[in-house]
Formats: sequence, structure tokens, C-alpha cells
Amino acid sequence: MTVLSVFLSAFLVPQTLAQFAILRVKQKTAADQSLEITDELVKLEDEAIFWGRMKMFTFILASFTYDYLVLIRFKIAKEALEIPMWVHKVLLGIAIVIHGVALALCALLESKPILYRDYGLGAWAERMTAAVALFSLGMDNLLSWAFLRCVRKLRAAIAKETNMDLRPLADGPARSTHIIFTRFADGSLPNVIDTISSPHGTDCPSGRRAIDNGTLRCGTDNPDWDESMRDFAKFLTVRKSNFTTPVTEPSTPVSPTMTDTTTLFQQSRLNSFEPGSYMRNDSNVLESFPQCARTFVANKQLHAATMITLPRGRTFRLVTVSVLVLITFLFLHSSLTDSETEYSRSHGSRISEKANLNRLLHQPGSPYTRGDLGYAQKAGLTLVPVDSVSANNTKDPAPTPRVKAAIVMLARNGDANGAVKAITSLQQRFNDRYHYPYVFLNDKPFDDNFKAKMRDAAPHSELLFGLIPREHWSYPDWIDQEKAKVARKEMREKNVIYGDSEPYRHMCRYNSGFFYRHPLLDEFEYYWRVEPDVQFHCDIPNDPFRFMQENNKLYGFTISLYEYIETIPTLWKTTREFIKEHPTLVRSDNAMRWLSDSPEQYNRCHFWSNFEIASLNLWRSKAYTEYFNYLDKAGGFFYERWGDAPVHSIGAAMILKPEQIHFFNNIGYYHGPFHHCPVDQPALADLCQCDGADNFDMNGYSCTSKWFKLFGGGQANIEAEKVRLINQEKKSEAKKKEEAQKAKEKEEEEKAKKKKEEEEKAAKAKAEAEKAQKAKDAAEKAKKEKEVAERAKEDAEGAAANEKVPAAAAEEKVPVGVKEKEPAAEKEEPAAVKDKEPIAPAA
Ligand SMILES: Nc1nc2c(ncn2[C@@H]2O[C@H](COP(=O)(O)OP(=O)(O)O)[C@@H](O)[C@H]2O)c(=O)[nH]1
Ligand SMILES: [Mg+2]
Repeated sequence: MTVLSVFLSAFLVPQTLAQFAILRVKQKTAADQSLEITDELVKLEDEAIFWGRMKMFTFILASFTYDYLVLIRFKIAKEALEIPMWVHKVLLGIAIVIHGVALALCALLESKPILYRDYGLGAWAERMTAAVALFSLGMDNLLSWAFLRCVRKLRAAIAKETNMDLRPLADGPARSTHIIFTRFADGSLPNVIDTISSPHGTDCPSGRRAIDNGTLRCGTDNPDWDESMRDFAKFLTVRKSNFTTPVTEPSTPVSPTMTDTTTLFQQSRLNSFEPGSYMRNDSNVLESFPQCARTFVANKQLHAATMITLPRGRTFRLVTVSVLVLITFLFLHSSLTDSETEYSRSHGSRISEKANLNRLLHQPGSPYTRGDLGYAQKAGLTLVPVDSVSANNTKDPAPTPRVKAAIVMLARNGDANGAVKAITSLQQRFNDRYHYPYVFLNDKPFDDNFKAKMRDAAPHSELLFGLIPREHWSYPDWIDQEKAKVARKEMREKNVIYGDSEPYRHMCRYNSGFFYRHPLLDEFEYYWRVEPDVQFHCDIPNDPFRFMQENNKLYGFTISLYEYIETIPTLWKTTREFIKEHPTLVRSDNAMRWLSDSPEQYNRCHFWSNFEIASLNLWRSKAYTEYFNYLDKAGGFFYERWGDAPVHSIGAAMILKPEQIHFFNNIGYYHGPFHHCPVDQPALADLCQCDGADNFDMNGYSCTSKWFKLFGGGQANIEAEKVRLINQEKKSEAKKKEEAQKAKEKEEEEKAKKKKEEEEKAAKAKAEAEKAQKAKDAAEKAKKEKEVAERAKEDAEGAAANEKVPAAAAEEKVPVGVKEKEPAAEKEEPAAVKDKEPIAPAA
């Protein structure tokens, strides 16, 4: 009895506690409709998980023990029931299979906590528990019945041995028969078999009652009754005294009103008796027992005691069976309702979802906060565990396990060359090391040329080519196509970019609300959007997908800017209406400040969605699905020209907190006409090849600096921008200085030149003056000489007149030349210079 109680409580206590713990969580969640995960709830849930595991553990223990007992009892039952061997084997086989499966399931659940739902027990585990319990009950009944038969046989054997009529009394009051088996304390021999028919009232059935010597005699006509009975009583006494009670002399006289066997046993104590000697010496008694009884006795495992209480009487049996059925029903009901029924759908799944979220929260390295999980639950946003990785279905292993992610490109067959350009760039910069798969989507089937080119561009990646379902790339039935046509015409007249394009509108709607629903993307959790003709400027040594997953990032961008208002006149109004109707779907600590300075206005900031590294679950969430459907119903994709960029941006900012949105500064990127080029930043300078002057981040038309201002980050960009501005200023100053210097030099040069020219001019003038003077002097000299000559001539003539010969001689000498004459002149000059000096200053 004790052993059975221990087994039962070992199993039932945690079972009950687990049920209670779950009940408390249920009550709490039912009371708290907000479904926010509070500390209290987390504590309650942890408790429920703990007891769920305990329940599982004890279930395993109880199953093993039960199996053990069943094996023994089957043997006995088989003998009692005299069932054929094959039935015995089949029953045994069933028992082993049921328990084996149950144990395997338990072991699996224990080893893989992710399989836990509903606080540590999956629906299947619950069912298995129920099946095992049901099986146990069935087996118990079967075995009980077998024991009953065994007892009957035993009783008959004992009756025969003792000449007592111990057959059950058909119409007597309810009684029970106890059969107690044990061994001597030294374990030497199976020894005591104790059958008590107790108490059967004060009366024997008619005709079987007699008072003999003051003793009630029932059911025997044996004249040796007293003696046999006494022997039998002695035999019983051995057990009763448990070999420890000293056999004593009678202390009280036999009562004349003894009415039942119990009293009779007491009476039997009056006789001295050697413990065990009776049985030991009388092996006939044992041999006369049925085989099943001998198996009981012989089984060493029944060392302490096995007591089987066999209810007798039809009413009693009926009540017992009913109770058993009721218990089975209740057990099954409680087990199954927890996982599958009405409750499950309304509360249970939410609870299991919560258990899942709690697991995310407590996972080692978990980046999630309670707020993230609480909101995720409300918004139907699936957050993934940090260690979620994809099956390795590509040829080469990546340096680190790949996240469940793909590179996605929407393209036409005609975009093949641009796609090759973009993919080649991405492969070189990143994917040649990781081999993430590519998913190409098109509203028309991709042709062989396109596919072949993509294969050449990314030979090591898995390439998936998908056709967009028609219903994702066509007019929904609520759209008035005439109205849409008029809108296109008006936009064309206003020269709005892509204003008159019908496919562009389908493309924007598809990117906004459908691409992530394509079956090819079902297996993925993150994507990188790439468009034909884009370029990547920087090497990307680390895996951005892994970064997203490990850091609770759900949306990543590189370029942001302002949207053309002509394309989205009513987008914000529609968004506000949506928020008003679905306030709980908007995260309270969202990032909407970035794109709306006041609730009434959209400042037109958006992430440029031709580049996106983001979570597919973000768009799959209930919150975004409802938002997109709301916008789609409003018709702005066709009546205006709502782009996927503002729609994604508003959606992400509404559902995510700013920390969940990441600016991918390290991914240099170009989509005409803008660049994100972080080459000016020291950490990235060696990785990037582009012109820092082209970087769009701090451009007045970019919204990225606004992002930095509101949510921080971008420090490197801000620093780089500062340095760039300082450098720019320095450069312009240096240029100015240089120019000033040049001007000065030029001026000086010109001055010097002028001076030189003047000097030269002066020198020339001087030279000319000197020359002129010389000429003048020479002329004067000549004139003087002439005069002298003339005078001399005159003198000569005068002298000739006076002395004819000398005069003629003088006349001959003059024509010979000036040279010859000069000495004569010089000779005379001092007199002449002296005379002319006052006239000369002009030279
Ligand atoms: N299959 C398909 N893809 C398209 C179509 N129109 C645009 N796309 C793709 O949609 C993306 C955006 O188109 P794009 O012309 O680059 O638009 P923009 O970046 O806004 O100028 C690119 O990946 C295009 O290849 C179309 O009609 N069919
Ligand atoms: Mg484009």
C-alpha cells in the first residue's frame, strides 16, 4: 500500500501542481486582456514550466515502475486466468510499445525544450500520458480480475485444507478479502499466506450458523472444525504477529459472543506457536495452493507486501467501475482540453505563444526585452531565436552558419545585364564568401538567357526563379480602373515621375504587400533587396543577416530621402485613419518621430527601399498585414502612385522601435543618382572604393542626418562630415591664400618688369642722349675743326697772302683726313673745351 501510494503521489503531485500552475497563468491572462508580459506573468509561467517538467519526469519514473510491476503481475494473472501464451505475449507487447513510445516522447521533449508547448508538455505528451493512464487502468482491472480468480482458487484450496467453507457469501453484506503475502524476515522461505474473510456480520447465512462452545461457527459442518480452525488461526497468527509479537498465554477467556474471524484470530493467539514452523513443516499446504498463489509467494520482488483489495458485491463493483470510468474521462478531458479544444484556440495558443516568447527572452544572448515580446505578441510579429540558422543547402559551407535569409531581386527579362552588374558587385563584396541563395521574382516567366546569366554571376549560390501569381500583380476588384486611368493622365500632365506608368504601380504594390508572401520565400526569415544596376562600394566582411538576427534588428537601410508629395497626397491621411482604428497595433515606443514632426503631417522622409536588409516576419506580422490591406483598400497604389518606399518606411516606423531599425553605414551603395559612400571614415577607408564627396548622407535632401539627430548613431558619419567640412574650408582657405600669393607675385613681377622697362628705357634714353651728345660733340668738334680749319685756311690764306709757300703747304695737308688731323685738333682741344664748357650741360 505504501509503495503504491509513493508511486501514485510521485506522479500525481507534480501533475496536480502543474495543473494548478497552468490554471493560475490562465486566470491571469484571462484577467489581463492587454496580454503584456509582466514580471508576475513571467514568474507564473516559469513556475508552470517547472512543474510541467516535473510532471514529465515523474511520468517517466512512474511508467518505468509500472512497467516493472506489470511484467510481474502479468505472469501471475496469466496463471490465474489460465490464458493462452500468445494472449499473454500480445498484452505484454502492447504494454511495452505504449510505454516505450511514451518514454521516447518524454525523452525527446526533455532533450529539446523547443518542443515544449503549454508549459513543458506537448499535446502529444498529454495524449500519451492519457493513453498510458487508460492502459494502466485497463490492465489494473484485468489484473484485479485475475487476482480475484486467484484468490477464489486460493480460498478454495485453503477451505479444502482446513475443511472450512470460505466461499464468498452471495448475499451477505459487502466485504473484502485480504490476501497478504510475505516472507520470513530472513527471507528464507515463502511462508505465510493469510486469507481473511472479514467481517461478515453477526450472522452466518442460514443453515450455516452455529454456536459452538460460545464460538460462532459459520459455513462448516466439519466435526473437527474447532481443531482445523484453530490450526488455521495459528497459521494466521504467524502473519499477524509478524514474528515479533511473543506468543502469549490467553489473557482473557474466550468470549461467548465472538462473532467473526477477527475475534477468532485473537483467540488463536492463546495458543503457543513456533513462528513459521507450521508452514515450514507443512509444504503440503503450499503445494495445494493454485499456481498463481504460489507465484505470488515465490516472487521475491513481493518482499515487503502486496496487498490487493478486491471489492466484492455487485453494487460495490459497479460503483468502482463507474468511478474508474469517470476518473478516466476527467483525466482525458483535462489532458486534451489543454491542447486542442475551445480553450486552446482562445487562450491556449496565446499561452503557448507566450511560453515561446518567454523562451526567446530567457535564451542566452537574447537581444529581446519584455517590451519587444509583449508588443510582438499583440502585433502578431514573430521574433526569431538568436541561433536560428538555415539548413546548409548550398555547395560550400559559409564561415559561420547561415541565417535563414535570401537575396531577393524583382526583375524583368530585359533587366538581365543590369542584374548581372548588381550581382557581380554583391558577390565580390560579400556573397562570394557566404553563398546566400538568390530569389528572382518576375510577373512573367524568366527566360533561359536571364537564368543562364544569373548562374554565371553567382555560380556558388542556389538560385530560385519565381513567377508572381496573377492576383498579386493585377487590379483588385474594388479598384475603379477608369478612375485609375484618369489619375495616370493627370500625373503625366504634371510630369510626375513614373506618373503615367501602370506596371510601375503594380511593382510598387507588389513590393509593398506581396513579395514576402511568395512561396519561394516561405523558408526564409530575412531578405536583402537588390535591384538591377546597383553597385556596392565596400567590402562587407561580416554577415549583415547574422548581425540583424543577433541584435534584434528588423529593418536596415543605407539611403533615405524625401518623397515627391505628388505621388502620395492622401497616404498620411489614410495612415492616420488606420492608426485611429487599430491603436493597439502601433508600438508605443515606435520610430515615427522621424517621419512625422507633428501627427498631422508626414515630413516625406522615407528609407530608399531599393536597398533593404530586413525581416520578412516584419511584413508578415498581423500589424503590417492589416496596415497594407487598409492602404490597398483605399486604392492609393492606383489612384495616386504610392511607392513601396514610403509605405515600408511608415510601416516599419510604426511597428518597430528605433533600435530595431539599423543604418547600414558600412555598406557602400549606389542606385542612380545617389551614393552612400563612407570612404571618409577611418574604419571603412580601406574597405571602400568611392568618392567621399558623393556621399549623400549629409546632403540636404537626405533624411539620414535627421535620423542621427533623433536616434543617435551615425557618429562616424557625423565625424566624417565634420572632418570633410573642415577640410573643405581649409582647402578653400589654402586656395585663397595661394591665389592671393600668386596675385601678389604677379603684381611684384609686373612692378619689377615695369621698373626694368623704365630702367631700360632710361638707359636707352641716356645712351641715346649720350650718343646724341657725342654726335653733337662730334659735330661741334667737326664744326670747330672746320672752323679751325677754315680759320687756319683763312690764316693760311692770310699768311699765304703774306708768305705764299707756307700757305700752300698748309692747304695740301687738310684733305688727308680727320684722323691725321685729329692730333692736331686734340692738341688744340683743351683750349676749345675750355672755351665750350659752359655750353655743354645738355649732354
Ligand atoms: N518583373 C518586373 N519588375 C519590375 C517591373 N518594373 C520594375 N520592376 C523592378 O522593380 C524594381 C524597381 O524598379 P525601378 O525601375 O528600378 O524603379 P525605381 O528604382 O523607382 O526607379 C527593379 O528591381 C525593377 O527591376 C515590371 O514591370 N516587372
Ligand atoms: Mg531602381
